[in-house]
Amino acid sequence: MKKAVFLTLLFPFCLMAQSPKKLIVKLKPGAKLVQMKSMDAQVRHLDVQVGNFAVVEVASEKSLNTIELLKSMNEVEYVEEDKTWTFEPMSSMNGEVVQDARFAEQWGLKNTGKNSGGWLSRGKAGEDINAEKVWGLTRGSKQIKVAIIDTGIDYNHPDLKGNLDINLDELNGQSGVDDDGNGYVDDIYGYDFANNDGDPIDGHGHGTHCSGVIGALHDTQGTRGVMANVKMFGVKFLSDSGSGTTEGAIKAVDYAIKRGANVLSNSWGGGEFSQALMDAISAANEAGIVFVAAAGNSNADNDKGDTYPANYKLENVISVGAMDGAGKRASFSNYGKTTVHVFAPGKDIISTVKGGKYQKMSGTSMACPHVSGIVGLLLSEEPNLSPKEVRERIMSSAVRTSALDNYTASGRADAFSLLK
Ligand SMILES: [Ca+2]
Ligand SMILES: [Ca+2]
Ligand SMILES: [Ca+2]
Repeated sequence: MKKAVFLTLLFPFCLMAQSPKKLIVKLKPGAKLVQMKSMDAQVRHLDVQVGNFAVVEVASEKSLNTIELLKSMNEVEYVEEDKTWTFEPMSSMNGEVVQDARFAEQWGLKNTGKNSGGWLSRGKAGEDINAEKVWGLTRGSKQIKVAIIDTGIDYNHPDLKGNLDINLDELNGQSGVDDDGNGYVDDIYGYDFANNDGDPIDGHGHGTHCSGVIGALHDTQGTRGVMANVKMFGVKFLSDSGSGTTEGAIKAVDYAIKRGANVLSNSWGGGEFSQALMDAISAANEAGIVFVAAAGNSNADNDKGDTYPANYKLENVISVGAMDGAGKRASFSNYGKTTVHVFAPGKDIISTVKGGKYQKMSGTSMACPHVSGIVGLLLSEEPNLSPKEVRERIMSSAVRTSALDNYTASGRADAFSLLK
Protein backbone atom coordinates (compact mmCIF):
# COMPACT_ATOMS: atom_id res chain seq x y z
CA MET A 1 0.00 0.00 0.00
CA LYS A 2 2.74 2.42 0.96
CA LYS A 3 4.48 1.84 -2.32
CA ALA A 4 1.42 2.77 -4.37
CA VAL A 5 0.98 6.04 -2.50
CA PHE A 6 4.60 6.91 -3.04
CA LEU A 7 4.32 6.37 -6.76
CA THR A 8 1.26 8.55 -7.20
CA LEU A 9 3.02 11.28 -5.29
CA LEU A 10 6.14 10.91 -7.35
CA PHE A 11 4.44 11.20 -10.70
CA PRO A 12 3.53 14.89 -10.73
CA PHE A 13 6.97 15.79 -9.42
CA CYS A 14 8.52 13.87 -12.28
CA LEU A 15 6.46 15.85 -14.74
CA MET A 16 7.62 19.08 -13.18
CA ALA A 17 11.22 18.04 -13.12
CA GLN A 18 11.19 17.07 -16.75
CA SER A 19 9.59 20.15 -18.21
CA PRO A 20 9.89 23.28 -16.12
CA LYS A 21 9.46 26.60 -17.87
CA LYS A 22 11.64 29.50 -16.91
CA LEU A 23 10.07 32.94 -17.00
CA ILE A 24 11.95 36.23 -16.81
CA VAL A 25 9.89 38.80 -14.91
CA LYS A 26 10.72 42.51 -15.00
CA LEU A 27 9.51 44.19 -11.83
CA LYS A 28 8.91 47.84 -11.13
CA PRO A 29 11.73 49.55 -9.21
CA GLY A 30 11.76 48.41 -5.60
CA ALA A 31 9.09 45.74 -6.10
CA LYS A 32 9.60 42.18 -4.92
CA LEU A 33 7.87 39.03 -5.99
CA VAL A 34 6.87 36.69 -3.19
CA GLN A 35 6.80 32.93 -3.53
CA MET A 36 3.92 31.74 -5.70
CA LYS A 37 2.90 28.67 -3.76
CA SER A 38 -0.53 28.44 -5.36
CA MET A 39 1.09 27.95 -8.76
CA ASP A 40 3.83 25.58 -7.56
CA ALA A 41 6.26 28.13 -8.92
CA GLN A 42 9.76 28.79 -7.69
CA VAL A 43 10.77 32.44 -7.51
CA ARG A 44 14.36 33.71 -7.52
CA HIS A 45 15.41 37.34 -7.59
CA LEU A 46 18.30 38.14 -9.89
CA ASP A 47 21.15 39.89 -8.14
CA VAL A 48 21.92 42.23 -11.03
CA GLN A 49 22.08 46.01 -11.42
CA VAL A 50 20.85 46.11 -15.02
CA GLY A 51 17.23 45.91 -13.90
CA ASN A 52 14.87 44.58 -11.23
CA PHE A 53 14.39 41.02 -12.47
CA ALA A 54 13.02 37.81 -11.01
CA VAL A 55 13.09 34.32 -12.48
CA VAL A 56 10.01 32.16 -12.04
CA GLU A 57 10.24 28.43 -12.69
CA VAL A 58 6.99 26.60 -13.15
CA ALA A 59 5.79 23.33 -14.64
CA SER A 60 5.15 23.69 -18.37
CA GLU A 61 1.46 22.97 -18.19
CA LYS A 62 1.02 25.80 -15.70
CA SER A 63 3.15 28.36 -17.47
CA LEU A 64 0.36 30.07 -19.43
CA ASN A 65 -1.72 30.56 -16.31
CA THR A 66 1.32 31.78 -14.43
CA ILE A 67 2.19 34.28 -17.17
CA GLU A 68 -1.37 35.65 -17.08
CA LEU A 69 -1.27 35.89 -13.30
CA LEU A 70 2.08 37.67 -13.34
CA LYS A 71 0.93 40.10 -16.02
CA SER A 72 -2.09 41.03 -13.90
CA MET A 73 0.12 42.03 -10.96
CA ASN A 74 0.75 45.70 -10.27
CA GLU A 75 4.45 45.10 -9.51
CA VAL A 76 5.15 43.47 -12.88
CA GLU A 77 6.32 45.43 -15.94
CA TYR A 78 6.57 42.48 -18.32
CA VAL A 79 7.02 38.70 -18.48
CA GLU A 80 8.84 36.66 -21.08
CA GLU A 81 9.95 33.07 -21.45
CA ASP A 82 13.65 32.42 -21.08
CA LYS A 83 15.21 31.65 -24.46
CA THR A 84 18.16 29.73 -25.80
CA TRP A 85 21.14 31.59 -27.25
CA THR A 86 23.97 29.99 -29.20
CA PHE A 87 27.28 31.08 -30.66
CA GLU A 88 27.60 32.02 -34.32
CA PRO A 89 30.28 29.88 -35.96
CA MET A 90 29.85 28.44 -39.42
CA SER A 91 30.77 25.02 -38.10
CA SER A 92 34.38 24.30 -38.92
CA MET A 93 34.82 23.36 -35.28
CA ASN A 94 36.33 20.10 -36.41
CA GLY A 95 38.47 21.81 -39.00
CA GLU A 96 42.18 21.94 -39.37
CA VAL A 97 44.14 22.20 -36.13
CA VAL A 98 47.37 24.04 -36.66
CA GLN A 99 50.15 23.82 -34.10
CA ASP A 100 52.53 26.42 -35.44
CA ALA A 101 50.46 29.06 -37.10
CA ARG A 102 52.04 32.35 -37.99
CA PHE A 103 51.03 35.90 -38.63
CA ALA A 104 51.43 35.28 -42.37
CA GLU A 105 48.23 33.24 -42.29
CA GLN A 106 46.17 36.02 -40.74
CA TRP A 107 44.65 37.50 -43.86
CA GLY A 108 42.11 39.41 -41.79
CA LEU A 109 44.96 41.54 -40.44
CA LYS A 110 47.10 41.60 -43.58
CA ASN A 111 45.65 40.16 -46.77
CA THR A 112 48.37 39.44 -49.33
CA GLY A 113 45.93 37.83 -51.74
CA LYS A 114 47.85 34.59 -51.36
CA ASN A 115 46.95 33.86 -47.74
CA SER A 116 43.23 34.39 -48.21
CA GLY A 117 42.10 32.25 -51.11
CA GLY A 118 40.64 28.79 -51.29
CA TRP A 119 39.87 26.18 -53.88
CA LEU A 120 36.82 28.04 -55.09
CA SER A 121 37.64 31.66 -54.45
CA ARG A 122 40.76 33.73 -54.97
CA GLY A 123 41.87 36.09 -52.26
CA LYS A 124 42.46 39.77 -52.86
CA ALA A 125 45.33 41.77 -51.41
CA GLY A 126 44.30 44.63 -49.14
CA GLU A 127 40.88 43.24 -48.22
CA ASP A 128 41.63 43.34 -44.49
CA ILE A 129 41.21 45.64 -41.49
CA ASN A 130 44.50 47.44 -42.28
CA ALA A 131 46.10 46.26 -39.04
CA GLU A 132 49.78 46.64 -39.91
CA LYS A 133 49.37 50.29 -40.75
CA VAL A 134 47.32 51.08 -37.67
CA TRP A 135 49.95 49.47 -35.43
CA GLY A 136 52.22 52.33 -36.49
CA LEU A 137 49.74 54.61 -34.68
CA THR A 138 48.59 52.50 -31.73
CA ARG A 139 48.81 48.95 -30.48
CA GLY A 140 46.12 49.33 -27.85
CA SER A 141 46.34 49.95 -24.12
CA LYS A 142 46.23 48.04 -20.86
CA GLN A 143 43.67 50.61 -19.73
CA ILE A 144 41.10 49.06 -22.05
CA LYS A 145 39.10 46.09 -20.79
CA VAL A 146 37.29 43.83 -23.23
CA ALA A 147 34.80 41.23 -21.97
CA ILE A 148 34.36 38.20 -24.19
CA ILE A 149 30.83 36.98 -23.47
CA ASP A 150 30.89 33.45 -24.83
CA THR A 151 31.88 29.85 -23.96
CA GLY A 152 34.66 31.03 -21.65
CA ILE A 153 38.37 31.62 -22.19
CA ASP A 154 41.46 29.40 -22.01
CA TYR A 155 43.30 31.65 -19.55
CA ASN A 156 46.26 29.26 -19.64
CA HIS A 157 46.82 29.76 -23.37
CA PRO A 158 50.41 31.01 -23.81
CA ASP A 159 49.31 33.44 -26.52
CA LEU A 160 46.64 35.05 -24.29
CA LYS A 161 48.17 34.96 -20.82
CA GLY A 162 49.89 38.34 -21.00
CA ASN A 163 46.72 40.17 -22.06
CA LEU A 164 44.29 39.00 -19.38
CA ASP A 165 42.46 41.11 -16.85
CA ILE A 166 43.35 39.35 -13.62
CA ASN A 167 41.50 39.98 -10.38
CA LEU A 168 44.56 40.04 -8.10
CA ASP A 169 42.56 39.98 -4.86
CA GLU A 170 41.10 36.63 -5.92
CA LEU A 171 44.36 35.34 -7.42
CA ASN A 172 46.14 35.98 -4.13
CA GLY A 173 43.12 35.23 -1.98
CA GLN A 174 41.45 32.17 -0.55
CA SER A 175 39.65 29.53 -2.56
CA GLY A 176 35.91 29.54 -1.81
CA VAL A 177 36.02 33.11 -0.49
CA ASP A 178 34.90 36.28 -2.27
CA ASP A 179 38.17 38.04 -1.48
CA ASP A 180 37.42 41.35 -3.20
CA GLY A 181 33.81 41.41 -1.97
CA ASN A 182 32.34 42.01 -5.44
CA GLY A 183 29.68 39.33 -4.91
CA TYR A 184 31.44 36.63 -6.94
CA VAL A 185 33.56 33.90 -5.36
CA ASP A 186 36.98 33.22 -6.95
CA ASP A 187 36.38 35.29 -10.09
CA ILE A 188 40.02 35.60 -11.13
CA TYR A 189 39.75 35.52 -14.94
CA GLY A 190 36.03 36.20 -15.26
CA TYR A 191 32.95 34.22 -14.29
CA ASP A 192 30.96 31.21 -15.45
CA PHE A 193 27.20 31.81 -15.51
CA ALA A 194 26.58 28.51 -17.31
CA ASN A 195 27.69 26.62 -14.21
CA ASN A 196 27.54 29.47 -11.67
CA ASP A 197 31.12 29.35 -10.49
CA GLY A 198 34.21 31.51 -10.66
CA ASP A 199 36.01 29.47 -13.31
CA PRO A 200 35.33 30.60 -16.90
CA ILE A 201 37.65 28.03 -18.49
CA ASP A 202 36.57 27.35 -22.07
CA GLY A 203 35.37 23.77 -22.50
CA HIS A 204 34.52 24.41 -26.13
CA GLY A 205 37.07 26.64 -27.88
CA HIS A 206 34.81 29.25 -29.40
CA GLY A 207 35.31 31.92 -26.74
CA THR A 208 39.06 31.38 -26.79
CA HIS A 209 39.07 31.82 -30.58
CA CYS A 210 37.27 35.16 -30.29
CA SER A 211 39.65 36.23 -27.50
CA GLY A 212 42.69 35.55 -29.68
CA VAL A 213 41.28 37.63 -32.53
CA ILE A 214 41.03 40.57 -30.13
CA GLY A 215 44.21 40.21 -28.14
CA ALA A 216 46.63 37.35 -28.89
CA LEU A 217 50.13 38.49 -27.92
CA HIS A 218 52.39 40.12 -30.46
CA ASP A 219 55.40 37.90 -29.99
CA THR A 220 57.34 35.29 -31.92
CA GLN A 221 54.78 32.50 -31.69
CA GLY A 222 51.27 31.75 -32.81
CA THR A 223 48.91 34.49 -33.94
CA ARG A 224 48.46 38.19 -33.24
CA GLY A 225 45.42 40.01 -31.95
CA VAL A 226 44.03 43.22 -33.38
CA MET A 227 45.25 44.73 -30.10
CA ALA A 228 48.79 44.01 -28.87
CA ASN A 229 47.90 45.51 -25.51
CA VAL A 230 44.55 44.95 -23.84
CA LYS A 231 43.02 43.43 -20.74
CA MET A 232 40.56 40.65 -21.56
CA PHE A 233 38.31 38.58 -19.35
CA GLY A 234 35.92 35.77 -20.12
CA VAL A 235 32.27 35.87 -19.16
CA LYS A 236 30.95 32.40 -19.81
CA PHE A 237 27.23 31.86 -20.22
CA LEU A 238 27.29 29.46 -23.17
CA SER A 239 27.82 25.90 -22.04
CA ASP A 240 30.52 23.63 -23.47
CA SER A 241 28.01 22.57 -26.11
CA GLY A 242 27.50 26.21 -27.04
CA SER A 243 24.09 27.24 -25.77
CA GLY A 244 22.91 29.49 -22.96
CA THR A 245 19.84 31.16 -21.49
CA THR A 246 18.49 34.70 -21.32
CA GLU A 247 19.06 34.61 -17.57
CA GLY A 248 22.73 33.77 -18.15
CA ALA A 249 23.10 36.48 -20.79
CA ILE A 250 21.64 39.14 -18.47
CA LYS A 251 23.96 38.09 -15.65
CA ALA A 252 26.92 38.08 -18.04
CA VAL A 253 26.26 41.64 -19.24
CA ASP A 254 25.69 42.76 -15.65
CA TYR A 255 28.98 41.21 -14.48
CA ALA A 256 30.95 42.73 -17.36
CA ILE A 257 29.59 46.18 -16.49
CA LYS A 258 30.49 45.74 -12.81
CA ARG A 259 34.01 44.63 -13.72
CA GLY A 260 34.59 47.80 -15.70
CA ALA A 261 34.59 46.55 -19.28
CA ASN A 262 34.84 49.16 -22.04
CA VAL A 263 33.79 46.78 -24.80
CA LEU A 264 31.57 43.68 -24.77
CA SER A 265 32.27 41.21 -27.58
CA ASN A 266 29.22 39.06 -28.39
CA SER A 267 29.62 36.30 -30.97
CA TRP A 268 26.26 34.69 -30.26
CA GLY A 269 22.60 35.11 -30.99
CA GLY A 270 19.16 33.64 -31.13
CA GLY A 271 16.03 34.22 -33.09
CA GLU A 272 13.71 36.10 -30.86
CA PHE A 273 13.39 39.48 -29.21
CA SER A 274 13.95 39.66 -25.47
CA GLN A 275 12.98 42.90 -23.74
CA ALA A 276 14.90 41.81 -20.64
CA LEU A 277 18.14 41.33 -22.57
CA MET A 278 17.59 44.62 -24.37
CA ASP A 279 17.19 46.36 -21.01
CA ALA A 280 20.49 44.86 -19.83
CA ILE A 281 22.31 46.03 -22.97
CA SER A 282 20.69 49.44 -22.58
CA ALA A 283 22.16 49.60 -19.06
CA ALA A 284 25.57 48.91 -20.63
CA ASN A 285 24.95 51.83 -23.00
CA GLU A 286 24.18 54.11 -20.08
CA ALA A 287 27.46 52.97 -18.52
CA GLY A 288 29.29 54.02 -21.71
CA ILE A 289 30.04 50.49 -22.89
CA VAL A 290 30.12 49.40 -26.53
CA PHE A 291 28.28 46.14 -27.37
CA VAL A 292 29.66 44.51 -30.51
CA ALA A 293 27.48 41.69 -31.90
CA ALA A 294 27.71 39.07 -34.62
CA ALA A 295 25.12 39.67 -37.36
CA GLY A 296 24.32 35.95 -37.66
CA ASN A 297 25.10 33.11 -40.05
CA SER A 298 21.79 32.42 -41.72
CA ASN A 299 22.44 34.17 -45.05
CA ALA A 300 19.46 36.33 -44.09
CA ASP A 301 18.48 39.98 -44.43
CA ASN A 302 18.51 41.47 -40.93
CA ASP A 303 16.54 44.47 -42.25
CA LYS A 304 13.60 42.11 -42.64
CA GLY A 305 14.19 39.55 -39.90
CA ASP A 306 14.81 39.43 -36.20
CA THR A 307 18.36 38.58 -35.24
CA TYR A 308 19.18 39.42 -31.65
CA PRO A 309 21.17 40.79 -29.93
CA ALA A 310 22.58 42.27 -33.20
CA ASN A 311 19.27 43.92 -34.15
CA TYR A 312 18.54 45.78 -30.91
CA LYS A 313 18.07 49.41 -31.81
CA LEU A 314 20.38 50.77 -29.15
CA GLU A 315 23.14 53.32 -29.65
CA ASN A 316 25.88 51.03 -28.32
CA VAL A 317 25.12 47.97 -30.48
CA ILE A 318 27.40 47.43 -33.48
CA SER A 319 26.19 44.62 -35.75
CA VAL A 320 29.01 42.98 -37.70
CA GLY A 321 28.75 40.91 -40.90
CA ALA A 322 31.46 38.57 -42.20
CA MET A 323 33.47 38.94 -45.41
CA ASP A 324 35.77 36.46 -47.11
CA GLY A 325 39.34 36.85 -48.33
CA ALA A 326 38.19 38.35 -51.62
CA GLY A 327 36.35 41.11 -49.78
CA LYS A 328 32.94 39.68 -50.59
CA ARG A 329 30.14 38.87 -48.19
CA ALA A 330 30.77 35.39 -46.84
CA SER A 331 28.02 33.16 -48.22
CA PHE A 332 26.66 32.41 -44.75
CA SER A 333 26.73 35.96 -43.39
CA ASN A 334 23.58 37.86 -42.55
CA TYR A 335 23.39 41.31 -44.10
CA GLY A 336 21.30 44.46 -43.89
CA LYS A 337 21.57 47.78 -45.65
CA THR A 338 20.45 49.58 -42.51
CA THR A 339 20.82 47.05 -39.68
CA VAL A 340 24.30 45.60 -40.27
CA HIS A 341 26.64 48.44 -39.37
CA VAL A 342 29.92 47.13 -40.79
CA PHE A 343 31.68 44.06 -42.22
CA ALA A 344 34.93 42.44 -41.09
CA PRO A 345 36.96 39.29 -41.89
CA GLY A 346 35.07 36.14 -40.89
CA LYS A 347 36.08 33.23 -43.11
CA ASP A 348 38.95 30.81 -42.43
CA ILE A 349 40.20 32.90 -39.53
CA ILE A 350 43.06 31.38 -37.60
CA SER A 351 43.17 32.04 -33.87
CA THR A 352 43.74 30.54 -30.44
CA VAL A 353 41.61 27.64 -29.18
CA LYS A 354 41.54 25.67 -25.94
CA GLY A 355 44.47 23.56 -24.93
CA GLY A 356 47.06 26.10 -26.12
CA LYS A 357 46.27 25.38 -29.76
CA TYR A 358 45.30 27.25 -32.92
CA GLN A 359 42.49 26.57 -35.35
CA LYS A 360 40.68 28.09 -38.29
CA MET A 361 37.01 28.97 -37.82
CA SER A 362 34.47 30.79 -39.96
CA GLY A 363 31.45 32.83 -38.98
CA THR A 364 30.20 36.28 -38.06
CA SER A 365 31.48 35.07 -34.68
CA MET A 366 34.97 35.73 -36.02
CA ALA A 367 34.09 39.04 -37.69
CA CYS A 368 32.64 40.41 -34.43
CA PRO A 369 35.88 40.26 -32.37
CA HIS A 370 37.83 41.94 -35.19
CA VAL A 371 35.56 44.95 -34.66
CA SER A 372 35.73 44.59 -30.86
CA GLY A 373 39.52 44.88 -31.20
CA ILE A 374 39.22 47.89 -33.50
CA VAL A 375 36.90 49.59 -31.00
CA GLY A 376 39.50 48.82 -28.33
CA LEU A 377 42.22 50.51 -30.42
CA LEU A 378 40.04 53.59 -30.85
CA LEU A 379 39.22 53.82 -27.13
CA SER A 380 42.91 53.41 -26.30
CA GLU A 381 43.51 56.70 -28.08
CA GLU A 382 40.21 58.44 -27.36
CA PRO A 383 38.83 56.98 -24.13
CA ASN A 384 36.07 59.55 -23.70
CA LEU A 385 34.08 58.72 -26.81
CA SER A 386 30.48 57.68 -26.20
CA PRO A 387 29.28 54.34 -27.64
CA LYS A 388 27.24 56.28 -30.19
CA GLU A 389 30.31 58.25 -31.29
CA VAL A 390 32.35 55.04 -31.50
CA ARG A 391 29.81 53.47 -33.83
CA GLU A 392 29.62 56.58 -35.99
CA ARG A 393 33.41 56.66 -36.29
CA ILE A 394 33.63 52.94 -37.17
CA MET A 395 31.01 53.41 -39.88
CA SER A 396 32.28 56.69 -41.32
CA SER A 397 35.84 55.33 -41.61
CA ALA A 398 34.79 52.00 -43.17
CA VAL A 399 35.90 51.45 -46.76
CA ARG A 400 32.90 51.32 -49.06
CA THR A 401 33.21 48.64 -51.73
CA SER A 402 30.87 47.57 -54.51
CA ALA A 403 31.04 44.01 -53.18
CA LEU A 404 29.54 44.98 -49.83
CA ASP A 405 27.46 47.96 -50.86
CA ASN A 406 24.12 46.17 -50.79
CA TYR A 407 24.82 44.36 -47.55
CA THR A 408 25.75 46.95 -44.95
CA ALA A 409 25.15 50.52 -43.90
CA SER A 410 28.85 51.27 -44.34
CA GLY A 411 31.55 48.94 -45.68
CA ARG A 412 34.69 47.07 -44.60
CA ALA A 413 36.02 48.06 -41.20
CA ASP A 414 39.40 49.84 -41.55
CA ALA A 415 41.36 50.46 -38.37
CA PHE A 416 43.93 52.74 -40.01
CA SER A 417 41.36 55.04 -41.62
CA LEU A 418 39.63 55.16 -38.23
CA LEU A 419 42.67 56.33 -36.33
CA LYS A 420 44.81 58.25 -38.79
CA1 LIG B 1 35.16 38.16 -6.12
CA1 LIG C 1 38.73 33.65 -3.61
CA1 LIG D 1 51.38 35.57 -30.65
